[in-house]
Amino acid sequence: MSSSPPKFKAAVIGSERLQNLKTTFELKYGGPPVFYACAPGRVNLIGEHIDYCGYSVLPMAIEQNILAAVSVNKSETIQLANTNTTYKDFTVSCSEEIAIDRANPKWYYYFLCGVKGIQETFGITRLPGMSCVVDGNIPPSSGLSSSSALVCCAGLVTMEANQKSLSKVALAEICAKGERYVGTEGGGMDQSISFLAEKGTAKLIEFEPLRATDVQLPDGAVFVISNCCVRMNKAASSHYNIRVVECRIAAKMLAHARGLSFNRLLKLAQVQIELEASLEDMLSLVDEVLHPEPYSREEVCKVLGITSEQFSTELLSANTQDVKHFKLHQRAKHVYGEAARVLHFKNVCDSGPAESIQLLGDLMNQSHASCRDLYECSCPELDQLVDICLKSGAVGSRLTGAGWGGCVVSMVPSDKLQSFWRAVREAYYLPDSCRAAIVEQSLFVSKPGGGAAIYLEE
Ligand code: ADP
Ligand code: NG1
Repeated sequence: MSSSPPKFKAAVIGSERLQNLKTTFELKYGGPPVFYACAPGRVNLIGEHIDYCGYSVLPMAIEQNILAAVSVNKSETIQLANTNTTYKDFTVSCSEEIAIDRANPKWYYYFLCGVKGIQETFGITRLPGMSCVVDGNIPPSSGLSSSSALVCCAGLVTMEANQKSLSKVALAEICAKGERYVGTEGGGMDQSISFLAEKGTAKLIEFEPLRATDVQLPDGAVFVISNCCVRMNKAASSHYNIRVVECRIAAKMLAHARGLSFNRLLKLAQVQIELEASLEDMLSLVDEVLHPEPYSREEVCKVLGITSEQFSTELLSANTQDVKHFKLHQRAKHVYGEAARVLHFKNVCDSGPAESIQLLGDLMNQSHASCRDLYECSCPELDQLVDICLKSGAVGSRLTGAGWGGCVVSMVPSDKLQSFWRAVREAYYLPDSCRAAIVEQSLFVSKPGGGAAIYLEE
């Protein structure tokens, strides 16, 4: 079993940020915070859109995080405020059931997802009063998991405020489930790495059962994150859930074609396990069973022998009810191919051949092409930025996170870092005044950071 998140003295957070947060807290609530909780964002190095299909992914935590200052009190309310005043204050009574409005994904609902997850786990009928100020420095809606860091931070806050103890694995699972209250049917990568990350190492995250294994990244290269400056909020659009649903339908169609009892199969990985097949076999099976033309609802219902109503309730999510066409062949091809690339990436890191940097770069490039062409989760700005990164000296470059905007992660030989940085800055950021204004926070090197933690005032 994994240990609980660590507890440190608050002084280690770093004086200026902590001091500002503390001051905001005291001004707002008239007294000092009792403890702090912090959860990092992440960059996914490879393995995109496959966690919810049951496949392993390979992220690392980034330095940027969500930090909350907290006091526990007798107010009988949960009071939430933010150092960024565009995120408005919110108060909810502890006697009310926590309600999360999926149609309107405000910042505080993500916080409440974490609270609700812990409340349900322990069956807490009445939460204690809490006052919190949240301070975050992860670029939002940019594929670096700001939303999950907020959910994980809130889960940790609620655990500590209720004097409970949970392992990092349990917290990750509770927060992954909790975040689904906002409506996105995520796979759990972000919450897992936020709790299970360790400084200095990327992690292979495996699911069912959840575990994290160290992956030592090669010397001689660094990972650079660059934001294409297009934001995409997952919960406010249906792009993400459409892909989840397409994968679910593809799993059913493949299972059905091979005579498996498809009623209980929902994930592409489960079909592979049941068939005792290799990922290569699965790629051939996709070509054999699924056609590249989009499927209509009627065609899927006919093949699976289900009614249109079953299709709506058992396969679709609330925000995908109106979707008419489903690209099953392309999505399943991406998933099985990407799952194989993750394992290949890990093997190259483990065996460390002389040419490993080039091999890893090639895998990242193949991953981006698959996200762009088969999974269609890129956008013109991301593709342009990937192109610029490769021309500027990166050996591999790909979108990271959900896509349709957000960040690119590039692997850059250490000796080319300076020229890479200059060239990307000049080609992508400086020609556009909006991008130029935020270049400092949009282009940065990232090293594997540590996981979520609690900080106590002495
Ligand atoms: P991401 O890929 O960053 O997880 P999402 O669009 O899923 O992107 O989530 C972004 C949302 O998370 C924001 O719209 C906001 O509601 C919330 N969020 C992110 N950072 C903060 C923050 N510092 N304070 C409050 N809420 C935040
Ligand atoms: P982002 O949007 O980058 O936080 C989302 C999902 C992940 C994973 C990636 C794509 C959530 C909370 N996160 O991440 O689980 O599926 O997309 O690989 O839904």
